[in-house]
Amino acid sequence: MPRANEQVAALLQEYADLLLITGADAVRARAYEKAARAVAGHSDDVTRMRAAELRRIPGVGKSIADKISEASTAGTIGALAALRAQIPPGVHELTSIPGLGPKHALQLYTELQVSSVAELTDAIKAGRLRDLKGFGPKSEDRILHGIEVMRTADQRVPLNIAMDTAADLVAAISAVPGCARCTYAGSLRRMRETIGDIDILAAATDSAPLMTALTLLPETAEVIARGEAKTSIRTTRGLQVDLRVVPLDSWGAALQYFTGSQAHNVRVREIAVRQKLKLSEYGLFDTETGALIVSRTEEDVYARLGLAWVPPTLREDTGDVQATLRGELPALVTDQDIRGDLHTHTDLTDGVAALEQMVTAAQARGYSYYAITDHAPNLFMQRMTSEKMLAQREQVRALGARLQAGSGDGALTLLHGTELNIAPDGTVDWPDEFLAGFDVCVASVHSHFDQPGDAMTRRFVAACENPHVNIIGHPLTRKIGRRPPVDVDLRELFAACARTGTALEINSHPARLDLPSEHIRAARDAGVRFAINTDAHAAGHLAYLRYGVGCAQRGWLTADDVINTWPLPQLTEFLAKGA
Ligand code: DGT
Ligand code: CA
Ligand code: CA
Ligand code: ZN
Repeated sequence: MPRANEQVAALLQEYADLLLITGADAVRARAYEKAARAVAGHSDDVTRMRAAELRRIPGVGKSIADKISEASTAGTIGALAALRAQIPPGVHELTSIPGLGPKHALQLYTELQVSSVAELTDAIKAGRLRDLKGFGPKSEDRILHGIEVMRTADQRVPLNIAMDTAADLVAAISAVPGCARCTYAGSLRRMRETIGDIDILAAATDSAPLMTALTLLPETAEVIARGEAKTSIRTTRGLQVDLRVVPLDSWGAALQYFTGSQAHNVRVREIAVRQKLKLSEYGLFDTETGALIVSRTEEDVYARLGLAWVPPTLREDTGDVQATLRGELPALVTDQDIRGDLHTHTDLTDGVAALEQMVTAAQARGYSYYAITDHAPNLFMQRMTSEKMLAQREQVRALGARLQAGSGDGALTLLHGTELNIAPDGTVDWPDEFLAGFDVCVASVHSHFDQPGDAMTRRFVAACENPHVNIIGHPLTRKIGRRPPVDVDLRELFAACARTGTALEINSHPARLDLPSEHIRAARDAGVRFAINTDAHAAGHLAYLRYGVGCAQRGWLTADDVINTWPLPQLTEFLAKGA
């Protein structure tokens, strides 16, 4: 999706927030929120669209279309500026504390004159929130915890934001005359969930033009340090970027070194030392003579140490070096292995694209099957009904038949599914007879996140035992930096999944990455199968798949562990749950 859309969406979202904070009509605020999501998910650049075209975006009427046009031409929205002038920016910042809504932010400002996160912390410590209507000792703890979560999350950037920025930077540096190679390294190449800073590596004889190019890019806000081997900048979005330039001869050794992790590198260097070799970012050297042995490619470096090349997603020193020594590295699942997406939405519920658009996007990805899984009725705000679901099924069947008629054997097979809600007692929406009509059911926890561990575990196990539930969606329901994982006994959950033939989802949304990679290996060892899904709410979200695949790789999964790499007949058999 175009980057400009995200900027416009951010302005609309801020407008919605400020409407709520200033006590305006909640319906109006929600309209702006909805439009913000639609704009963010729109596939064309909204800043290049005329007003009439804009109004065809769902949720965009005349007044919102005008504001989008204004944002596109002026870079800002007058009405938004007017609201900004009414309250200090710190009050808006209060609403980014997990669990603190706009109403409370306004109340804190009007009744206690609190207008920043720091002032709020002071107010809590001074016990000033205690007597405020709607607050209490419990909410004090909750807010303090929220502030803590926000602080730690703030310093690291979501994977997709760093990836998009890095792609732009690599393209810009690669275009500089004299640049022989350029790529990103560090935690980004290892596909960690969040990124501290972006590490770019380039090869050139003369580093100066590359360094200069970096410092002059439009997204460079500040030059932190400039040198011959390394230059660090901060982008306009507050991200730090380190650019290192090495001679082409050192490429492999440098890439290995700056990809890390540090723990992996320490382990590899120990192996070098035992062979009387020394490994640095310049190459692998003979310790005694100082002679360079290899440095041109990563494969050369690993091979000379007697190791197979280790995929970057495994380089965390969690048994990766031992496994490569024994020749037991797994053949990791890749993007190309994925044959279809099993959890996606349309504008029938909270998606922003119509069924046909989503299906066209799935075709463009070359999928062989694709499941539409809109929300079920118990998530009340989605206003789903049985009638709507059955009407959608008719549409899906008709569209599926057209696809088959159009391209025969290679055609995309459409599956009609749903995303059920796991109630606190483990039951789901709809009776068995109705559920039996779906090709695939994802079931997720969308409420009562704070159930105690034993009740939560029973809830999940009951969902797995439901013969119609195929996949547990975003199992821990955490949102990175915003919502903690639910309390569930993972061993019991994994055992239930393996016993009942229920897959665990690896939700690819970069704000979720759930099941988190650190739990995937244990689940796999317990016999669990996985589905790497995007949970797409817009056509552009289908591309998030790569982050789910990265997460799966960090969990050491092979294609065989992942049900949506399987051919359709094998998948269909799994979805039958032994019935
Ligand atoms: P991040 O930025 O916190 O998400 O994580 P990384 O892994 O990208 O860490 P970063 O940016 O500090 O360094 C990138 C890689 O460079 C790191 O994984 C290993 C290597 N590296 C950097 N500094 C050192 C160092 O002082 N010693 C060693 N052994 N390796 C280093
Ligand atoms: Ca880094
Ligand atoms: Ca760095
Ligand atoms: Zn979903």
